[in-house]
Parts: sequence; structure tokens; C-alpha cells
Amino acid sequence: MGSTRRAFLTRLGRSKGFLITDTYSSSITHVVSENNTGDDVQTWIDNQTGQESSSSVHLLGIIWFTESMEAGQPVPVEDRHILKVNPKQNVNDNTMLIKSYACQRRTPLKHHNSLLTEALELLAENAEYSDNEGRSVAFRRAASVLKALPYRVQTMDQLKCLPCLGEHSQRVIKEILEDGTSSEVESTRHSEQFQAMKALTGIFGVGVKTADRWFREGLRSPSDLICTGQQLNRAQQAGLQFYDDLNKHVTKAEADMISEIVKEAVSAVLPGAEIQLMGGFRRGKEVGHDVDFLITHPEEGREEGLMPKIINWLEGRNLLLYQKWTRNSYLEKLDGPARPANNMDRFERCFSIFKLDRPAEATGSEGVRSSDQSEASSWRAVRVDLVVSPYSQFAFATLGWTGSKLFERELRRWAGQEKRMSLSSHALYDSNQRCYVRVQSEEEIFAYLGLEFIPPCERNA
Ligand code: 8GT
Ligand code: MN
Repeated sequence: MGSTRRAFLTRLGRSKGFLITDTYSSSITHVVSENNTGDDVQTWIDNQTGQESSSSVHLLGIIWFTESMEAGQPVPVEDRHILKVNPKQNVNDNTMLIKSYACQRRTPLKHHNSLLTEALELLAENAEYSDNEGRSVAFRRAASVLKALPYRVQTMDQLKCLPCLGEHSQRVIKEILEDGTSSEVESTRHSEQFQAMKALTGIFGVGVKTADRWFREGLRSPSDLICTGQQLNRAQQAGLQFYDDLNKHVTKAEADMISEIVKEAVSAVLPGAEIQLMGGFRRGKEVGHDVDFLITHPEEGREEGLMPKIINWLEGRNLLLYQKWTRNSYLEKLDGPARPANNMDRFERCFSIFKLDRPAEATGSEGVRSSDQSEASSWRAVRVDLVVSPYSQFAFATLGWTGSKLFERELRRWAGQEKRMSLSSHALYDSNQRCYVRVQSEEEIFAYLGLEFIPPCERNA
């Protein structure tokens, strides 16, 4: 049931002396659910325990709870209270248990269902363009479940016991399994709005809101911005100027080259500082849309004031095409669980565009390049994010900046919904103990959250 209703019923039950918890454990005697089938609830329990439980726990509809509230004690369980669970089919590879939170699963980079996941993720992307986050997350969760399967889905039967596959996602999957493509996905892919939103949000510095406004004004592509002389901020100007380069994949080799440069810069301005490649490349991706780095120093406090020095060093060598530095703000408000608005964190940070020299053999004639992007094409533009974290927050920052975005989102949801804790890129707050949790490593964060440790290369949810 919804969280408000659950909170209300929990308070009511507790006031009458019932012992009620949000999490499942072996000591639970009754599980109460509203608007779920018995199979749903059984799957949820199986996912909580990580095994198939044929235990003696009662799976009950809300009516048992309300009757018990009226009676002031648990009423005897009658047939009409009980949620019916269909007998399990043989558990073979096709009906294996997949846990429902992405942070409980191992999701490798290469998987068996790209055709389906790309279709679902396109619908997710389109939902983002329409500012429909709920719908987008639903499609992403569905795609993520398919990525975790150790086999290629060939029949709808194979999806029966899987979590997170809503009616809409199943419809899309069914169509693709039967016809090879989904009409909804194809019409979305070719729609004017989707294509324009993709092209416009593909400009660095342009978010969905701005792109949507431009779309409604009739703009469709980056070149329309130039023709109509739109007012652009500094980031968007850079985004437009280096559009082609920034929409080309960054390779791991390029990320490594930038890594060397950043290491040199950091060690020149603050010896002893540590630097880590984050984001998709830490998860083992071969290509990315940018390169993310996390920087810290083992002596807390030494990292302060570091970013301007790094930027100076880089600018002095003409390595930056654009940069925007934001100070940290984690000290500004100490108002309970560190949970910054809309998932932006509070670290000192530099959004930048690097000017990366191409290795000699890679230059030369490779088609027409815009004059802004160096005629000789001896270099290319690459988006780079630099983030500075105090050492005490480094484990959280590492976990937060490794991704994937869905994996992070699911970790936070797990923490909140299953453990009553609040996780951010800065801290873990335990509402049960009313304290912040001290940790040194990612492993300890997973352990404190009651999760099996998932290595970065299997966080590609
Ligand atoms: P990519 O290959 O397309 O670059 O994919 P990525 O590396 O996985 O995504 P990203 O957009 O570069 O973000 C890297 C990770 O940093 C994501 O998991 C994201 O959730 C995390 N992250 C934070 N804080 C912030 C923030 O303030 N802004 C952004 N954009 N990402 C953040 O932990
Ligand atoms: Mn990245």
C-alpha cells in the first residue's frame, strides 16, 4: 500500500499493541497487503529472504487487519482473509528468482536481452522528455531486470516470476517477441518530438525544461538555435560549439589519457592527493559520454581549496575549453539526513570540457569537421567532471559516483524503504539508531545496508 496509508495503519496497530515492522524476517507471523495478489506477496517474501519460503507465515488481505483493529487483537485467520498463492512451477533456469531491487542483483555490462532493454530504455528516455519520472523509472526497472537474466528471453512464460515488469513493459516485450519490433517503440523513435528532444538535450548545458520550451517554439535541432539567435548561457554556447565532439563516445583509451593529465595536475598542486576514475568507466564500460573523477586527500582538510589550483594548472597548459567551478555546500545546512535536492550532490565540483590532443596516428583526414573543432583535428573536446571529496566522505562519494544511475537510485530506495536509513553521496543516516554511520569503504556500506557487496563491474543496472 502507499506509504502514507501504511504509516497510518502502522501507528494505529502499534497503538493497539501490535508488533509491526516494514521489513520481513523469520520472526514474522502475518504479512498484510492491500491491492496485491498472493503471488505478488509470495514473490516479495522470496525476494526478501533470498530463497523460496514455504513457511507457515499467513499472507493476508487488509480485511484481516481492519477486523483485528476493530477487535483490538488478532482475529483468527479465516479462509476469506487469506491471499491465494498459486502452486509454484518447477524452479528451473526460466523461473529463477530475481530480486526486486537492482542493488540486490548483479548486473553485468554484457547481457542477453539488448533488443528488449534498448526498446524499454527508449520509452524511458521518452518519458523523461515528457517530464514523467515515474513512468521513466518503471521502464528502467523493467529493463534492468532483463539485464540481470542469465538467458535470452524467448517466451512470455519466462517472465512469470520476475519482479518490476509492469503491464506496459510486458506488452512491449510481447510485441517484440512476436513481431521483432514494437510499434510503440518505433513510432516513438521516429517521432518529431523524440528526435528533437534528443538532439536539443544532447547539447551540453541544455536540460529537458529548456529543450521542451525550444521545441514548443518550433526549434528542432542545434542549428535552429544558431539561425534564430537564441540567448544561450556560457555552458550552452560551449555545448553548441563542441556539439559534434561531445556527442561522440569517449573511449576508455581517451579516458585513460585524461586520467594521466588529471593525475599530473593533482600531484603538482597537492602531493599525496588521491584520484579515482568514476562513472561508467569504473563499471568497466568501454565508452562513455564523459569522464568522471573523484579526488581526495588522506589528511582531512588538505583537499580544501584544491579545485581552483587544479583548474589553474590545466588552464595554464591550455587544456580546458570550458570550465564551471562550484564550491562545496555540505557545510551550509546541517539539517538532518544529507539528502540534497534532486540528486545533485554538494561536493566541490568542476564541470569542464577538456581539449584532448589526438595521438598522431589518429589525426589526419577523417571527413568534414566544423571549423570550431579544429580543422586539423589534432584534438577533440571531451566532457570531464572533477569532484573533490573530503576523506571522511570518500566511500560514500565513490559509491555515489560509480553508478549506474538506476543502481544508485535503487540503493537509496532500499535504504529508505527497507532499512529506514538515508543514503547520499555524502553520508548514511540510520533513523533506527538516530546516527550517521561511519565507514571506510564501499564494502562496509553494503554490509551496513544488509546487502551483498556488488563489485562496480556488476552495477550496470
Ligand atoms: P556515461 O558513460 O554516460 O558517462 O555514464 P555514467 O558515467 O554512468 O553517468 P554519469 O552521468 O557520468 O554519472 C556518473 C554517476 O555519478 C551517476 O551514477 C550519478 O548518479 C552519479 N552522481 C552523483 N552525484 C551526481 C551529481 O551531482 N550529478 C550527476 N550528474 N551525477 C551524479 O553521485
Ligand atoms: Mn560518466
